[in-house]
Amino acid sequence: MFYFLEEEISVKRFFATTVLIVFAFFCYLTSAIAETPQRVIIDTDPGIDDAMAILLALNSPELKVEALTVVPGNVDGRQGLENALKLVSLAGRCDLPVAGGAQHPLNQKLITAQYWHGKNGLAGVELPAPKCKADTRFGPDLIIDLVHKYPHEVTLIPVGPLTNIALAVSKDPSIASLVKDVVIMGGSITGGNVDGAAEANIYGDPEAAAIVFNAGWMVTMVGSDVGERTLITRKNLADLQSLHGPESDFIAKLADFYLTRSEKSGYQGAAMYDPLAVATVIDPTLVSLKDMHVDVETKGEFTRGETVANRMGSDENNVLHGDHYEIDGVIALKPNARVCLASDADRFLQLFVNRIKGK
Ligand SMILES: [Ca+2]
Repeated sequence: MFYFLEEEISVKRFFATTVLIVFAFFCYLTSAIAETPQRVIIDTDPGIDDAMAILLALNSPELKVEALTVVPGNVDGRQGLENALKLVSLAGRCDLPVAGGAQHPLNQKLITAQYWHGKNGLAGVELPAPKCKADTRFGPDLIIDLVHKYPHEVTLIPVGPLTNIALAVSKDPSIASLVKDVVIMGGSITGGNVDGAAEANIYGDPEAAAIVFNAGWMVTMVGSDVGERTLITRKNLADLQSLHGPESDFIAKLADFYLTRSEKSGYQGAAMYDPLAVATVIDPTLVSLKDMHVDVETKGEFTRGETVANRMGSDENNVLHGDHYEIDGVIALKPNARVCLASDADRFLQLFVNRIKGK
């Protein structure tokens, strides 16, 4: 009787110890996962808000930036590469591969945006000549290589026209199932910032955008409509200027130029387009997303470059009956995008300013 009781106690002890060990291992695993930075590649056309996005990423422990790839957009490819190299030089990150890519959109002429970004794309602020050297690989090939090197771990963050991403996924469609996520700054579901319909990154290369949205992966779309409700203000600028350092002084100059340009156009602040896309990867709770099917208009007289989002998840099915069509139910559409509907602008701006100040 006594013997059985002892055995029962030791079984209970063994069971309790096992549960404790499993629980401790689970806690370790959970914290290890939470602490492992996410690998990202930023495809960029720098660009004032690109510079803000890149320095936000480089100052965020949640991210491990694996490469910058440069696409023509706000400035041409040569200027963009020089700007990207100056930015990583400023951040002391010559270890980071920075590669040039396409030199023009797939099917139209390049449209640059010095009007918004200053003559050199960086508000006319002259950074020292870059210490860092360009990687000799072609940007889209570097993207393909890194996605294969770290399968299911790399998040692409394209914050310019989608030319490089389209070239990469066209050359190697297998990357569509090997990336972790594709978080683009681009598009809009409530009107454009170029014209009534189109957002600038999509308008800059609509054919590339159509390839990217139809590549078989889910695109997280952080559009200009949400960026324009996520504004950096003079108050945020004063906060940035309260602590001096090479990066915060540089970003403060950019923000001042960008705010002045935006105020002249009647805005209350400057739209944080590209940094919001990066912040969405740092902390997804900063935005709300909804799955939708998004098509890119490549032909419309007034709507070329529009991202046409289907909120219902279906199209009507019209069937020919004699001399007319009749609606015969609906055809379900598979979502291809997680569309950003809103952001927590205050919390995002606080994160942005703190990270640039090095907090
Ligand atoms: Ca950009």
